[in-house]
Amino acid sequence: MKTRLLFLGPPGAGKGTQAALLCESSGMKHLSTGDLLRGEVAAGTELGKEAEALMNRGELVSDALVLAIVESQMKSLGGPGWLLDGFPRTVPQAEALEPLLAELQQPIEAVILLELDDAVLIERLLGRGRADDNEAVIRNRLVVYREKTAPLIKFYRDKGLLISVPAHGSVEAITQQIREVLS
Ligand code: B4P
Repeated sequence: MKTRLLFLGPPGAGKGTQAALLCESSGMKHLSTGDLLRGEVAAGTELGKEAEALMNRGELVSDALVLAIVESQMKSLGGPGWLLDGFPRTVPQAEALEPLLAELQQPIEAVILLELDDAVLIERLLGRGRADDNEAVIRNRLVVYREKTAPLIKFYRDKGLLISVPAHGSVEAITQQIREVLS
């Protein structure tokens, strides 16, 4: 199975849900920039204070800030592979990841794109009820996704790494499909 992975997709597509399941069974390290940022917010760090307002408006945190977090995490990784969930989220983040992975001699093996209709995304996120999950903020996150993150689809397709997986249906059925495309 491929074990150096990126998960890409709109907010609420289930990146976090699927990444946790896959990493639990395979031993890959799950690195979620959303979780790391929420950890900083909960701990009340300077970085967390800067991130919180942006996250609660549905905006992206600055590339520099996210890159600093990811770089320190990636350099301390060991074990059988990794899964980056929610990172990169912009073309500059993806470009900055390349020299880091080259230095570590750990190229990406596959980019999984989870795809889902807006209506289902909104319904799922309203059900989750996190601080950034009210309808106005969710709609802004979808706009930000189209503007800033969706260009990564072409970026990774051009590199021959993109694998698209429909993200509707049960959690278990989607996990099974992801396993099949990675085997
Ligand atoms: P993230 O934490 O990455 O979260 P997300 O994209 O909103 O959700 P995800 O797709 O992981 O969905 P989940 O599995 O939870 O980002 C939050 C914020 O952090 C961003 O808006 C941004 O501000 C900031 N941020 C993060 N990374 C950044 C970066 N690199 N650069 C800049 N800023 C960054 O699933 C959603 C819900 O659906 C859950 O309730 C789940 O239980 C449910 N669900 C999942 N699969 C389902 C299924 N098959 N059927 C029914 N429900 C399902």
